[in-house]
Amino acid sequence: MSDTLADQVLAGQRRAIARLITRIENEHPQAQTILSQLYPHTGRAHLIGVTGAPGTGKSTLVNELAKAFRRQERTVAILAIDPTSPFSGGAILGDRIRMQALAGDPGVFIRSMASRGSLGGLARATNDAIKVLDAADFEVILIETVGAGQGEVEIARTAQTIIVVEAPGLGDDIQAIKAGILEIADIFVVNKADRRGTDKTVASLTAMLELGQAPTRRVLHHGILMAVEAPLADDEIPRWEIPVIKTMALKGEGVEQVVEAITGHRQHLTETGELAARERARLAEELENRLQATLMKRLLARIPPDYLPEVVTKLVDRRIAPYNAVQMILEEYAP
Ligand SMILES: Nc1nc2c(ncn2[C@@H]2O[C@H](COP(=O)(O)OP(=O)(O)OP(=O)(O)O)[C@@H](O)[C@H]2O)c(=O)[nH]1
Ligand SMILES: [Mg+2]
Repeated sequence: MSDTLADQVLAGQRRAIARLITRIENEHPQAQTILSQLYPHTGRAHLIGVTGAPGTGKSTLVNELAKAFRRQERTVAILAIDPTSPFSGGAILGDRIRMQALAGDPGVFIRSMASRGSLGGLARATNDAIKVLDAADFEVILIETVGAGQGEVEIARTAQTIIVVEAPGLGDDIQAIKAGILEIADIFVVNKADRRGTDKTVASLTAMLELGQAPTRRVLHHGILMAVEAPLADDEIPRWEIPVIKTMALKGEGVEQVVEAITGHRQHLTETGELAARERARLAEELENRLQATLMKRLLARIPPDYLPEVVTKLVDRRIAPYNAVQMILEEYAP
């Protein structure tokens, strides 16, 4: 039993994987050391994000997708991200019951992650949990997030292939527009095809895609560290035609088409070089985020607790401008 936790994770031991993810969630000081050991073993899994408005059938679809990948003898990990509730509510209980069919399968690992504090913290934890699962050699990682706001959309963006799930009904408007997740979809799924209004939803989505598919270059990364360019010039890139697929996830109908689209998208990303470009952009963003967080932590550790509130008071009283306040703080504590 001299194996380290990192070794156990690399060997695919489920309890070790679960324990490490818990440490990540709790921001245990050891977690980052272990993650550094695992890092060279990451980068192989296909990361698939599944997002969309609450209740559209994401979990049901994820479950069916997992079964389909298992039929292809690929190993699957599922991360269900719940930004709203720190404790598992009814939805997660429902998911548990639904996922029982997968539970005994050693080729499947299921984990839900809830928010302890900030959404940014959850995003970082999700990112690290993905690395653990990737290192443990799961070939497919399905990440379910509720597409409710910008922060959740950011979590979905860490995936290589993003599926946006819609459901008919709830008026005529496409729910994705509200959440701003339309732009990030690689595949659209209109679930609950047994419901009235399915064709209408499919038609609206298709019309919108036709409007939206102007030949604009996709901005891969617009951080401060570097701009990551698309590997090919605009007119050379064979464009990915975003499919709109009808499913009845509850009965597993249409799921095979979704799997085909996922496989096709992965192939497209590889052939166009976009997979490597997205990876680079993602890592640049991660580096930037971590740098920011670390620098901020260091700075705050040097500043006495009363100091910043005093500066804020000066701002309120118009005795100093925000720009000058920053200069003053940095001169004092980070010369
Ligand atoms: N009629 C119909 N109902 C479905 C279908 N797929 C899922 N549902 C039902 O829709 C409800 C919500 O399904 P979930 O899979 O939990 O949806 P979700 O998007 O994961 O929900 P949240 O995670 O809470 O946002 C459940 O009662 C499902 O049984 C379908 O194809 N047809
Ligand atoms: Mg769900």
